[in-house]
Amino acid sequence: EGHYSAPDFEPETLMTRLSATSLAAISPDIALPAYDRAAITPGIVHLGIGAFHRAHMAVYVDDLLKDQPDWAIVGASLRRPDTKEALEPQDGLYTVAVRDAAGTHPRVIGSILKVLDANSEREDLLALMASPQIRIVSLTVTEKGYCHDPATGELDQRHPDIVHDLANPTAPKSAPGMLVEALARRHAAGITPFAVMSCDNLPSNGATVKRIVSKLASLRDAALGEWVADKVAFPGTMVDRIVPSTTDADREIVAALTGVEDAWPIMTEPFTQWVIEDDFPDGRPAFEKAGAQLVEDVEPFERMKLRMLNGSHSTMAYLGYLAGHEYVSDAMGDPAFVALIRGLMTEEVMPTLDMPGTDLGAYRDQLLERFANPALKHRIWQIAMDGSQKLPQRLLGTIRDRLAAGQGIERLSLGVAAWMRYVMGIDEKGENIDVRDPLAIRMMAIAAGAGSDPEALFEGLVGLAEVFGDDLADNEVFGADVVEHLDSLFDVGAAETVREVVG
Ligand code: CS2
Repeated sequence: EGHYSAPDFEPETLMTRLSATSLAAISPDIALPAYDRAAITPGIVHLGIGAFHRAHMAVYVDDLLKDQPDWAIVGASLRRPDTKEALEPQDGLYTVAVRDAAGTHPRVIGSILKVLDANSEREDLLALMASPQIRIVSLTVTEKGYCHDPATGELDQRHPDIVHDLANPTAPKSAPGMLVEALARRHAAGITPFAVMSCDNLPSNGATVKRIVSKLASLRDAALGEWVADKVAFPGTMVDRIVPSTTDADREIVAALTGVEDAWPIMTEPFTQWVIEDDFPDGRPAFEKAGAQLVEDVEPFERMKLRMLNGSHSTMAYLGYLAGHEYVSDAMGDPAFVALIRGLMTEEVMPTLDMPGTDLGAYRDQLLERFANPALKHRIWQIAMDGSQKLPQRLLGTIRDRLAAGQGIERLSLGVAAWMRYVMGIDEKGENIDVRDPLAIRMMAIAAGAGSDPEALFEGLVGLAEVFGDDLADNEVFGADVVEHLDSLFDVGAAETVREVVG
C-alpha cells in the first residue's frame, strides 16, 4: 500500500508467466525459494501488502522458511486489489531485483502464500486473523493508514473510516478497525492475541499503534479495550530499505534477466535494515538469523532513521521537485544539494541524537551514497506524497529539540518552507503540481487565499494543528526562519535558494 504504480500489464504471448509451474524455466543463476512451498503454512498476516513489504519483511521471512515453515505470510490489501490481481496468477511468487551501479540482481521470493482483498474478502481475512495459527499481524499501511492525528499520535475519532468502523465494528474498513475486530473475536473465543507489529515510518510505531488500537477497542467495549492494552504485544520496529515504485521499464528488465514475465516485480537497493523490539509473547520467527537486530528499545534507532534518512528525503523531495529534478539521484548530482543535505544531517540532526556505539558520521556517509545510487530511479514525487503525515516525525521533532536548546534551524526550516511552497500546488514554471495528501484540499484553499505572500502562506499552513501542534505557530524563531526561506523560494526559486543557504 502506498506504492503506487498499479501494473498495466498485458502478458506477452511468447513469454511464460512466473508461477509455481514455471520456476523450472527461470535462468539457473537466479535464486529461487530454498524450501518446498507446498509445505509452508501461514503464521503471519500482513496488512498493506505493497512494494515496501515485499522488498523488506517478506525477504527476511523467505530466508527463514526452510527452517521454520510455519511462518509464511498471507498478505492483505486494504485499498486496492491490484497486488492480488498481479500475484494470484503467479501463485504469490514475485521477483525482487537489487540494483546499483554494478548491476541488477533478481531473486524470486516465495514467502507470500496468498493475498486477500480486504474489501471483497473481508470475512476470510478476519477469520484467518482470528485463528490461532496467526501469531503476528504486521502492517505497512503508510502514515495515513493509522487514522490518527500525526501531531499527537492519538486516534482521530472524526476520521471517516473510524466513524464507519465504530458504526459497523464487525465489517471494518480501516487497519485499526480490522485489528480490533480480529482481536475481539480472539478475546471472545479465548484465543491468545497475536502480536501487532507496525513496520511504518511512524515515531514510536509500536507505542503509537498500541495507543490507537486500544483506544478504538475501548470505544467499542471498555473490557475489550483493557484486554488489548494489557494483553496484546505491540513490538516497535525500525525499518529501512529504499523501494521506488515499479515501472514498465523495470518489468522489462526483470523479464530479460529471469526469462519469465512478472506482472509486479519490486526494484530495490542492496541496503536493508530491520531493528525489532523483542516482544512476541506467542513466538516469532528467528528474524535475527536473517539479519534483523532484536533489541530491547528500538526508539533511538527509529529516531535516528526518521530524522537522518527520512528528514533528508523530504527536504530533498520538496526542494528537488521545485528545482525541476525527477529522481533523488538527479538532485544528488547537484553539489549544492549534497552540501545542503550533508549540512542538515551534520549540523542540525546529529547533535539531537543520542546513539552511543553508533558512528553517526559513517551512517550519514552511507545515506549520501544510498541517495546517489544511480540505478535506483527513486522518484522525488513519490517521497513528496503525504507530507502532512510525515513532517512531524521527520523535521518538526528535530526543530522542537533545537529550538528548546536555543540552537539554529536554518536548513530544517528550509525543508518546511519548501513543503509549504510545494503544497500550494503550482510549480516555479506555473504548472500544476499533483499534490497527494489527505489534507490537500484544505492546504490548497489556504494557499489560494495567501497567494504568493510568504507571511500569509506561513500563517495559514502553520495553523494546521494536526501537523504543527499548538506550539510552533507562536514560535518567533521558527516563523521568521520559514518566512525568510519562503520569501527566497518565491523570489529566486529553489535551486538558487539552496545555493545561497550552503554559501
Ligand atoms: C521515503 C521512504 O517515500 C518516502 O517518504 O522517505 O519511503 C524511504 O524511502 C524509506 O523509509 C526508506 O527506508
